[in-house]
Amino acid sequence: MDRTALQFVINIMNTKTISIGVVLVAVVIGGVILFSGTGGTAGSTPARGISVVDGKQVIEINVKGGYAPRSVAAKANMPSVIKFKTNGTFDCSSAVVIPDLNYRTYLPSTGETSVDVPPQKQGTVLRGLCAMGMYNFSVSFE
Ligand SMILES: [Cu+2]
Repeated sequence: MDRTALQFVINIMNTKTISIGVVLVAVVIGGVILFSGTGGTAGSTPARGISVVDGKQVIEINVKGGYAPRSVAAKANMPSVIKFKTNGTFDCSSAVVIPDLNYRTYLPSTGETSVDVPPQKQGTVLRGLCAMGMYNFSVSFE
């Protein structure tokens, strides 16, 4: 009896040790992912949705029932491209206006449309909206 009780306690302790171990591993992995995530925005790696192709910053915005992401942080002082991506988009968000660039267009219901954006000063916020002004997005240059 005593033996089985002891065995029982040992088993519980083992499971506890294992679960603590699992939690620790999860915390470490989570920390690494978080760290690389923040490193991405602070360091030389561009933020999510932004890539640099041939020295040009490409800012991707998905268009369907609005714009996603609705706000993006991009790098100032470098030639950029806003790439609108549509995929079965039949709502008014496909009629895009970027007033500061004097740009307006009708995006195809499915496809990619690129708009050249000259280098922007730090602190500039470029806003875009649908023709009706219902949906909007912004790109802040930092
Ligand atoms: Cu609209």
